[in-house]
Amino acid sequence: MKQLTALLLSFICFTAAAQSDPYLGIVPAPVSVNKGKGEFKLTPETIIFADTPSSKAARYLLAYLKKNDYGNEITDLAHVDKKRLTTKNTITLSMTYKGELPPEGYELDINDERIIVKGRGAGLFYGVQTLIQLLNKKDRGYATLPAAVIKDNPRFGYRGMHLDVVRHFFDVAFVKKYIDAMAMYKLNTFHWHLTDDQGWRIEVKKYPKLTEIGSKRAQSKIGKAKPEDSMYDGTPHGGFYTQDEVSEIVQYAYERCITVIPEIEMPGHATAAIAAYPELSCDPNKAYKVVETWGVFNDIFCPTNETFKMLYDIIQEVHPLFPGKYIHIGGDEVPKIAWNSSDFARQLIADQNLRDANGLQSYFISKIEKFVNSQGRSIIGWDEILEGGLAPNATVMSWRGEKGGIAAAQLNHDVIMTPSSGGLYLDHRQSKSPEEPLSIGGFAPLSKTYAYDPVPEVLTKEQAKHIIGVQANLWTEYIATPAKAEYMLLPRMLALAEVAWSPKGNKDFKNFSEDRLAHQLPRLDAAGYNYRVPEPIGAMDTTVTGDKFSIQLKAPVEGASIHYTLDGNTPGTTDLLYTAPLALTVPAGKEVTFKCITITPSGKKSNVVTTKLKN
Ligand code: TNX
Repeated sequence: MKQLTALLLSFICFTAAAQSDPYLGIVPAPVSVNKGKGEFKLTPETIIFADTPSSKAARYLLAYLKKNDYGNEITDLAHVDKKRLTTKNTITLSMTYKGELPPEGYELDINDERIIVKGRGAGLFYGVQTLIQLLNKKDRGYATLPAAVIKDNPRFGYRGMHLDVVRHFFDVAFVKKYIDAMAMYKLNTFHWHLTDDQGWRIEVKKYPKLTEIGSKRAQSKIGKAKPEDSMYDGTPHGGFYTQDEVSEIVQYAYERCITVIPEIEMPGHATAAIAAYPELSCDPNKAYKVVETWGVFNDIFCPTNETFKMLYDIIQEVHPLFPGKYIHIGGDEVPKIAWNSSDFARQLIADQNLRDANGLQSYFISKIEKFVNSQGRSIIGWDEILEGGLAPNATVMSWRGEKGGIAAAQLNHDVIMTPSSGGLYLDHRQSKSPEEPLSIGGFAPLSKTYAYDPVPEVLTKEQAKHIIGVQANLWTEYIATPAKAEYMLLPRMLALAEVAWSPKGNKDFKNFSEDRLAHQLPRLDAAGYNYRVPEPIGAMDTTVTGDKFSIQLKAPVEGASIHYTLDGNTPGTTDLLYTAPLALTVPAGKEVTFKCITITPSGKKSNVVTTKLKN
């Protein structure tokens, strides 16, 4: 009986939450959701029509249905006798509807008889993503979707996620899994950080040593050890993508409406390339090796004609693999020591009437930009490319706060906001708990990522149009495994998706973190992701004083349980199960230590939250 009451209680709480969520659990929050009455039942008999069965949206839906044990096929509307066309128990995907929708927009209309999804290009794909998010699976082949009319389109055209595959290499399968997660949340740009001091990770046929030598380092620094302490793991690390693999990934992303932007770093973060071809440096006689630790290094490309020729060759060979508009040329963290002590570089500064080495950096980037433009592409650079003057057509990625982005927008350059101070550096730790894994430092809890707004108030309306979007970055100095990469990515990537997609006025952290995330995390479980499990909602790592305490908690993941102890021990599955609010009385002069934890149906655990109740 007791168990039944608990069950009923949690059932009542759950339906109340679902009803109060204006966005039906959808992430990112759509522009508008009008809830209807009843629900649509997807059964094995449901007919799915598409006017464009070859569309990415139709193929994605078909693949999803197959993978998840729904037997439904997709029928080409063109092959259906219109006179006998029934709309009962149908889902229709339409790209050839009348009227207009905003760029990348879609409409999803669900009632108890039929579903219609409208959208062109990526719009229809996003409509399908929302449809999939609304599927409440009941059984093999059966699901329900709540009746609603959803109208939706993104706030920004550039919605990016970055992955550093240099500091640690991630294989093709993982990169695809990363792209899959992006697609689920309507992100559309994958920034692939392919070269750096610690490795060169893309095959260039004209310069084979870039990967023969440059893709391997002898060992890696252990944890946070200082370089001078010489603490290394003694284990070689390496890897690179062949051009075929690159094409496979680009195609995989394209199928999911995601554009891949390659980053080829210059003139700094270039030691791996220099280790392979020392003639790229200002001091070719020095001994170079692929870097085994993290940081900023002095060995940068020398601005000689030979260097430019080689960089042009590399760009020329590589850019056809990436059909998007942009090539990211890096440009960040360029120490000028090597140039300032090079006769050649100093002479070039004088010959070109440049002010100093910063001017030379600008000269370098402008030359590269000219070449990239001649190939029909545009460059993106980190905000350091502003130093010494911005190349004429460059898009700026603002990472050292928003200053660079603001300056660039005021100069009428396009900007992508990705400030490390804005919770967008997903290598920063997610909480202050000592249970968090080792990270580079910084503090970027989910709430901080969520709260970020990419449009600084100082910009005029016209200048603000240059903020084309926003991105979060996953640098991997301290992320050596796919499991940890996923832990750092999720769920913060969902917050980023909402920053990038949803109208500012629809953002609500309480609704996002307490209702919708709880609905999304089991989907990530089902798809095999290792996300960071949030602590029980309402639990606080703190000391509270008084004599009577009421503790009210909510599971942050649908179906998860909360276990707790009152004796200071770490709670686990064998400890007390939270089912209803607790009322505790602490005697005068005493202290009770309440510890709680979230445990998901798949067995994933949150950090422990400790609350000291003191009288
Ligand atoms: C700065 S962001 C870097 C990277 C590091 C990162 C670590 C940027 C353009 N440069 O090289 O990996 O910080 O958070």
